[in-house]
Amino acid sequence: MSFKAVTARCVALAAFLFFLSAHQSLATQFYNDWATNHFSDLPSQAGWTNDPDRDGEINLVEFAFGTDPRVPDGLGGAMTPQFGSASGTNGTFVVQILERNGHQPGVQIDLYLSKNLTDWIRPWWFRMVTNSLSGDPVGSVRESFTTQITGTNIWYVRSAVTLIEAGPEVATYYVATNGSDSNNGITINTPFATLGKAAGLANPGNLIYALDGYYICSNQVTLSRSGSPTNPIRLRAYPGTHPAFDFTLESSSSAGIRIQGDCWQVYGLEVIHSGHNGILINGNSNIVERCVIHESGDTGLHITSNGGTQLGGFNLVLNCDSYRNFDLAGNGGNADGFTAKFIVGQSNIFRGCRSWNNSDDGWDFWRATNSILVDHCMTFSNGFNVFGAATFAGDGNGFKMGGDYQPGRHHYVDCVSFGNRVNGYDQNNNTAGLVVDNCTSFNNGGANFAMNHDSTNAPMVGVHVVRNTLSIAGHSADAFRTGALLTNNSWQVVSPAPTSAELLSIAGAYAMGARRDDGSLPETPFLRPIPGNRLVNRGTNIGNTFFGAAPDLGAYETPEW
Ligand SMILES: [Ca+2]
Ligand SMILES: [Ca+2]
Ligand SMILES: [Ca+2]
Ligand SMILES: [Ca+2]
Repeated sequence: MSFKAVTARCVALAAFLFFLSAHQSLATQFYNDWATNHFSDLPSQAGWTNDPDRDGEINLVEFAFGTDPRVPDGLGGAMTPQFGSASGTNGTFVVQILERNGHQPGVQIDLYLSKNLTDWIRPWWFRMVTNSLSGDPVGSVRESFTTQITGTNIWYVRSAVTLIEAGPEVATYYVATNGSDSNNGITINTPFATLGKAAGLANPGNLIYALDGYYICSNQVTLSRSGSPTNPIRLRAYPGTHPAFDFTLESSSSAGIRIQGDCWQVYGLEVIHSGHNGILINGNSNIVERCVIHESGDTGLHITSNGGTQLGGFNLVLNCDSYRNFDLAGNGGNADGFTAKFIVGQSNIFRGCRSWNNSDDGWDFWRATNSILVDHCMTFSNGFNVFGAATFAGDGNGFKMGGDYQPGRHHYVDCVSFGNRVNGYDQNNNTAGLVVDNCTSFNNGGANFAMNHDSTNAPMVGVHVVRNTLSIAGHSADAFRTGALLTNNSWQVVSPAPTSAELLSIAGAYAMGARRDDGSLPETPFLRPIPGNRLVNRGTNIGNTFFGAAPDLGAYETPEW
């Protein structure tokens, strides 16, 4: 293949390959099934890392694009430039992808750009299914990848494929809507009926699969046994499926899933209509990933100590969504999207999570004194009475950062808060200094940043550190405590104050878009600075990666060649 530069067109090069799965060494079942079904005459080099046709694309990449692993045509026709800017500070670049066998499970296709074949960047990509063309194979899918970056008249594109989930493994226990707790639970044809049955038997290193379906649950699922750091107990949606657990029938004091043990990894479950919390974590060192929690009778996901013996620390809540949670008894004044409240252990992390349309707040760390990290999270549209409540007591803050004159030095980085009924980021009488780095706050009904609470009931024990943040269109003035260390924030380095016109998009619907294959937040133009404008490269280096001369203001970094 020639790599000669062509004006305003891309040249497709061989794909990169990335691995995300911790279990990549296991058979890649998704790929093997595809190869068996399509290519009975596949040569002996049939493994997913082989390249029998020597076209530079290993079999797993051929799987992701649906190209033929026996025919050496590379990704010809699978990756097509649609549009690229010839010049200017803000160019739109579009690449179309043809996936001949549809969108394959377990892999994520991504694109890198270069204008010199030496420096490759991965910009953000807004990914959307688009119209098929006549002549496309039956079952194929076309997707457009769109980004905005400064213009150039020569550009190259290269694909990358990430292995996220290899396919089903042999599990220890299976649970299905048509199962029975009288079954032995150890095969896919003899599943249990309830998660609780499997959880009560699980030992370190075990894997429990929840098969697809809608489960009506009468009782809280309690995960009281424990894994170990090197042998966690995994409770996962069967690969490629989205099992949902509806707790409508349980009492109003029960959680949907209560994690009392340690070292659980819960992945891919939907938790609906729980009596109280959707997911309640009391234990330590648990990971809750890609779970969707909604319409709980109190907060969606709650971390707290269980009477002092279990502190609820070292937990990671990763790429979860929590919405429309509402406490009827409290007129909506208690149900948040995510909370860590009262006594909470150390080193809890929320990463890649979204919280919206909850009756009270998006996040709430009331009385939590151990520092919590909130990384790449979004909170919006909280505190509105979308529940038809006759009396409504929801507070409506995006991030409520503490409370009750207790010190908790929480850290928010690359987070976004917009369109909440009251404040975007609210100190709420936290007596510690809070750290807010590269966060965006937009169009909140009160202040975007309300961090000026002076303690009257207890002395402050620290000062706020606020760096590289972007505040646009708040309805009340931002305020910070006297002595706060404010560095390179939009109100300090941009005058007059930035407006919505300096952003690529203010369409909030983007925030509810589908997640990427790896579970991370969707990439969209929403609240991103227009390339080349005065919000770009105006931050100070705080040790995180960035494009160009300096970090940008807010949660999104503008890609630069
Ligand atoms: Ca090949
Ligand atoms: Ca091929
Ligand atoms: Ca609250
Ligand atoms: Ca930058």
